[in-house]
Amino acid sequence: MRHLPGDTIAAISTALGPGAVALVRLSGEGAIRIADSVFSGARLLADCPTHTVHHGRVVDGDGREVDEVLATVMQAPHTYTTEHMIEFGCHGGAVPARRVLAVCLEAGARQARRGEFTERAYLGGRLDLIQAEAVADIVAAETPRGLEMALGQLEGGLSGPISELRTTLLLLRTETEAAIDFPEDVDAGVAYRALAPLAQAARDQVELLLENCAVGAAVRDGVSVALVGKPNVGKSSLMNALLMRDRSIVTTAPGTTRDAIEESLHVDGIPMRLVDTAGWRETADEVERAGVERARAAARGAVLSLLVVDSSAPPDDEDAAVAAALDPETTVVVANKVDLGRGARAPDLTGLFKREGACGGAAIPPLVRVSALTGEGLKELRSVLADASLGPAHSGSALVSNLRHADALRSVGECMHRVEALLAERAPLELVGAELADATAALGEITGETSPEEILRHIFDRFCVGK
Ligand SMILES: Nc1nc2c(ncn2[C@@H]2O[C@H](COP(=O)(O)OP(=O)(O)O)[C@@H](O)[C@H]2O)c(=O)[nH]1
Ligand SMILES: [Mg+2]
Repeated sequence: MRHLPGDTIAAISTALGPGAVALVRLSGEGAIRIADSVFSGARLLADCPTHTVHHGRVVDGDGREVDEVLATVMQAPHTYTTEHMIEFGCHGGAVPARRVLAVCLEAGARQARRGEFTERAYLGGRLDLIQAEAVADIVAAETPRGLEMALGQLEGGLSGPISELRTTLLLLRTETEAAIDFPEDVDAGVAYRALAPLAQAARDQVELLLENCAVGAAVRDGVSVALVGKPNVGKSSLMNALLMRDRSIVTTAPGTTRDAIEESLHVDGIPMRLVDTAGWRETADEVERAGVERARAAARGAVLSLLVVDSSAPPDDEDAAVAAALDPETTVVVANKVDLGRGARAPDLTGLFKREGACGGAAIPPLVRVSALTGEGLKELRSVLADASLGPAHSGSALVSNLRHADALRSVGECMHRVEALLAERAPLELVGAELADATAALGEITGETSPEEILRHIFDRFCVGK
């Protein structure tokens, strides 16, 4: 069990700089007492009901007014940190808030470290570690989708499945211990047969969560998308159309784009890095050849490839050569220049993709018909891109976006693999018990039950001061 420290912390909780109001926050056993020693209002804050707001002045040790404020009184335990809290709403701008903070520190509060308010919410048992980390993600969210994911995690969307997994693991451990105490069951193989389905259930639960790791990472950190294709099909035009500005040079001469050009944008709430590349072709030009090499590397390094083809002409060997180098599972085909009319028929792409799909048979990537010139089809392309970056595992709130969580889940998954193998070969149950203990510990790191102090400090260091 973790404990709240007894001291009182204070910090400016709003961004410094010009603004209408700034908040100075106090939390701890002495928060209300310290606030009263610097606050002059109609009555003592200690005598005010909880969750009420009071007008007054903050004064320094010599009785000089520092700022006119609104003081919000929040008594433990129903506060963000679970401790007594005071918030002084000061005039905006850096100076009033800094001076109010200074008198609070003089009166006995301590300057809060980064994330210390949220750390106290965790220590006070109001948030588990997943939820505390979600708070940092909410503050850092760049897109509505990222915010939605972090809010889902704060509301327990990930804590729920994790605690279900924990229950399964505990059950498995209890059953294993019980079987060790009844060796006759072990000898008869009864114990192994009883444990196997439980172990499988635990592994299924881990795998479901792991599938969502990639999606969570995409929403949080973004995906890289390479625009590839033979020269002159409109890759650079498409890049500019998606960015809605002229970033890449467009000409009628093939071989214009020679270097990989990278730009960031948001597509349906997902951050993406778009890389425009040189058209793939055999060429004697040394610079262009280097560009084509970079294009291949970009496609290999990208999460998704957009294979651009010219829909006004049937696909040829050059298109096929590009397609053959791509993985159909992570490719979207864009049939560009539909405004030219002749491309009314979607190009026949069967046969373009040589590699087999994951389920056997040739996988055919999604195809979108667009015109980079007129903008036709771009809306659909955006939504296909968003779907393709999220992948089939996309399932709402139980998204694992945090690398630390993903690592811990992977360790749990590896333990469960070994547990299943041990059960299958009827190895001594003590070995199974040891693996299960490791799995439980790894899982505990996610929620903070078994996180060492330095990991906790590292996590809360990601926050800003005052959060
Ligand atoms: N009609 C039409 N022309 C296009 C379209 N997209 C690109 N182009 C033209 O095709 C040529 C090559 O375009 P560019 O973007 O440089 O192709 P890249 O070599 O694949 O990067 C330029 O003359 C563009 O104006 C389109 O959707 N419709
Ligand atoms: Mg180009």
